[in-house]
Amino acid sequence: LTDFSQINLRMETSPIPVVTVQTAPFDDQRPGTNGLRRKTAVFEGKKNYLQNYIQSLLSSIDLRDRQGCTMVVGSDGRYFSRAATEVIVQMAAANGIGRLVIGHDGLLSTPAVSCIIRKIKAIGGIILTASHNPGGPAGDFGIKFNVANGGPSPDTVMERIHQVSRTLEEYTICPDLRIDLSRLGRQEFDLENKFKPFRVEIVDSVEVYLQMLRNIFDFSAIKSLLTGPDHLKIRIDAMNGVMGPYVRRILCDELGAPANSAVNCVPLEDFGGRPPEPNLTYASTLVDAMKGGEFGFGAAFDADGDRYMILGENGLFVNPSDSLAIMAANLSAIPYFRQLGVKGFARSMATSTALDRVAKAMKLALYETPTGWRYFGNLMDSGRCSLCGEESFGTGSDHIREKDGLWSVLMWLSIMAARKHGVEQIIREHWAKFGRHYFCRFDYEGLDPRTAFYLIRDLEAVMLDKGFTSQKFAVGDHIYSVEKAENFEYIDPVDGTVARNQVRQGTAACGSVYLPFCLR
Ligand SMILES: *[C@@H]1O[C@H](CO)[C@@H](O)[C@H](O)[C@H]1NC(C)=O
Ligand SMILES: CC(=O)N[C@H]1CO[C@H](CO)[C@@H](O)[C@@H]1O
Repeated sequence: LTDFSQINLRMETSPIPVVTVQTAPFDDQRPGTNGLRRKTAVFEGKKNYLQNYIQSLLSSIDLRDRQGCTMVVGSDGRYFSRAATEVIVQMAAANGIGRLVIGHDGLLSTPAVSCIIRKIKAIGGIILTASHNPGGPAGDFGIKFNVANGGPSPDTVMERIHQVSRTLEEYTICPDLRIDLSRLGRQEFDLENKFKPFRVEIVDSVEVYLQMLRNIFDFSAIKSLLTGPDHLKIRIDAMNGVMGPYVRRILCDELGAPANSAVNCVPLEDFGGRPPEPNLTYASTLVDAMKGGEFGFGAAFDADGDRYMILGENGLFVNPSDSLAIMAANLSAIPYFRQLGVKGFARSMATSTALDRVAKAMKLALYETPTGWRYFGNLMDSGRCSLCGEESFGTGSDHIREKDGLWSVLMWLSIMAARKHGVEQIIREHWAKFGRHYFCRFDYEGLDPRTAFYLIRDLEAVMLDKGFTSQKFAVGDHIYSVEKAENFEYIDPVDGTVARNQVRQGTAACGSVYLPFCLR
């Protein structure tokens, strides 16, 4: 039998033309922390909006680096991903990219993209996702660009993309180039004016990522926990995002969880109509299933699989800040950390200080960063940090340069396997040893910019007043004293870049205020 996937099916008799198309710049294509995120209708309906942004992204890469390089492309499966992937392929070919590695049917989780970029030493990767935002024609769409370390673009790259987008007058594309996203294997194309053929490789969405997890965790220990007469019963909700194939293959096929432990595992373009946000509101079916008492461990993922929520017995909610601290205290249960050692920890400034207590006990460095995974990436690339996380349901380590939902679930299962305890007992023991840590987060959205300005100005006036830090507040029987008040500022210890006014992050009309506190 011939393996057709390995054969170049060149249907074209002559080279594929490369076309230059005139366009006009858009003034709103500055990518944010999460890439360029807009209503789907903007990408789908505004002529050249997608093409302009992809051209800006590709042009921002130095021509010498771009010629013949490899890039990764994946999506969380949301509506418009297929159409966008086709355009990206046509434009990558026209702009001199040598090879694209794309997930089967266009699907790759964000952590899998990060993993593949690093593994095959690609120049970067494009991820089509709007994370937990709703999908569909009336929902959101987004384009993220990750760089060669596997992590989100640094500010300098985002700025370059924005600069190009502001004056863009034309883009190049191969409109006749067609690929088949459903066919695993290599497809090659001869292009007009190009010396070498352009290559597309459609890869299994799970395989490379699974291989990486096998080298991090003790799969047989997790398998023993999930199989056998007294096995831990788990319930995993893939929320109809990209994680379905990963959950089935890794947790069920590889680690032995029964097939019915995994629900909502078919990726849908609109995520079944609910926002793919793994929290108590939107993962309410998981919460209800857990409250039934049958399962000892539950988890849900967001659309692109970088964030997660974990629930314990009877629906006990595991606070993400606590989850991070508990992982930190138990890294010795994981082969990866036993082998490589633990360099230090990092958390975003909004995350509770539970991790700080663990770092102190372990005599390890603790970095407090602004929100955005790229800050962690810098610390990891320079060997300062092994584990990091954010209050917004993301944790990860230096195995890749993104937060990683399924990795986090395997962290918990490994810890449970090593300690032979349930989720609740693990949490309670942690609280008993390190105290409880809380934080409040106030989000202000859709404010009139003037109101937002005065709100922050007045808040700063109160908080940054010298008298404030010596003040004590009584609530019930407790007296709270203020230890520190600041408008968070970060100087990157690696490259010296400064991030200021973090209390006002976001657009002028929206921002968040964080109040961390701790009961000892
Ligand atoms: C869940 O997420 C949505 C959207 O981000 C938010 O409006 C809601 O308050 C969240 N629910 C909880 C319990 O955090
Ligand atoms: C095996 C291991 O590292 N166990 C530690 C896990 O973390 C708790 C605190 O959350 C410690 O008490 C255990 O010793």
